[in-house]
Amino acid sequence: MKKKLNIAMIGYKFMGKAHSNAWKQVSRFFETPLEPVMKVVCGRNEEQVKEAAQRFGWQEYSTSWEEVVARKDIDVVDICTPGDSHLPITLAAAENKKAILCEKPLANTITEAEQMLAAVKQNAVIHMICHNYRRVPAVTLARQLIDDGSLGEIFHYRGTYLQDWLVNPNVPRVWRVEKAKAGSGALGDIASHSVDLSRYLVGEITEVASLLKTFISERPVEPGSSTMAPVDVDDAALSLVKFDSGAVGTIEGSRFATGRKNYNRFEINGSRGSIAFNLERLNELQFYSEEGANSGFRTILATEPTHPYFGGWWPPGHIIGYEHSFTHTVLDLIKAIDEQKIPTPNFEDGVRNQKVLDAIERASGSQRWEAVD
Ligand code: SOE
Repeated sequence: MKKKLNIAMIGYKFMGKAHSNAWKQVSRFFETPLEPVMKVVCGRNEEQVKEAAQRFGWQEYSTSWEEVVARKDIDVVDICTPGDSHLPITLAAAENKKAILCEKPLANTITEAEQMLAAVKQNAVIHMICHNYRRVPAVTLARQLIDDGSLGEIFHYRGTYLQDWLVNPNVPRVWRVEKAKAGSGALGDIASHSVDLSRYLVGEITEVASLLKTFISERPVEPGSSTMAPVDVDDAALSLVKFDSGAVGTIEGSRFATGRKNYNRFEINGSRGSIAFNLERLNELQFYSEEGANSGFRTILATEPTHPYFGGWWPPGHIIGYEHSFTHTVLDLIKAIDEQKIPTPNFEDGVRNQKVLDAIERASGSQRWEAVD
């Protein structure tokens, strides 16, 4: 009988839904050394969290994360709340010796992120940040191609994460456009993913120059309300970046890119070849190699059993989706817990990512190159 791993999830909206699906599916499709049990989901609104528990398959529900993270029967705390509560939940969960999975960005400031890292280290608990896109098979394959030298020396990382759900001025001031809750706008919400991917695929960022822009400066407090509230976060974040390897690049996040829905794209150019990935076509990796005649970009369909994670799903060509990247993330967390190892990306990566976000914010204010701490 497999040892059980009792999960408590804090938060139940969009990320809670994606993580619930992952916890439910992971041991149905992959050999897991431990059996995750969806024990309890937490939220402030009792009626809504009760409905979410029933809908997503959690055994219990609670309106007190403080009580849940202290329960002796809980092994893992999965934080799916806005960034303003990541620190207090982490401090309590670490003190209660729980393994922690936390949604990105790790926190709303460097100080909070460093306090979270210190807490998990002091309490010697396993910690992971949910940058799920590293575990899209085509992205993991991209890392393998870079590691095996297929691209040669890397010159460029070009990352763009584009959405358009805020172009409409009638979209109310939801938490993702409130600095106190989200820490920043497109920068922390979506450019943070491209920052993490650039660190996963190319290396550490040492300096940035940037421009943060807010296009709509106030929004209705509620849908249809005539009461307006100021927007205090960026709608678009554009940056030039230098890597420790000597590579250079650009990272852009915007929620005003009309027509782009979840266009998380990167292109990497090296001395021997290039790769390009677009989340909206996430089973495909564009690959260009200088080797051989008649070269040109070709499409690798990353759906072979030999491609990362795909063996757990379907025969070749039976493509997978956005939600599978979360399943792969919790799979590797379960394996890490079983082996008592710290998976990647973890809170160290969360702090490094936060320092890049902070440098981008500083550079936009100073209009000068800023070093990443
Ligand atoms: C923003 O709309 C968002 O939900 C991000 O917060 C997620 O991290 C990203 O995966 C999808 O888009």
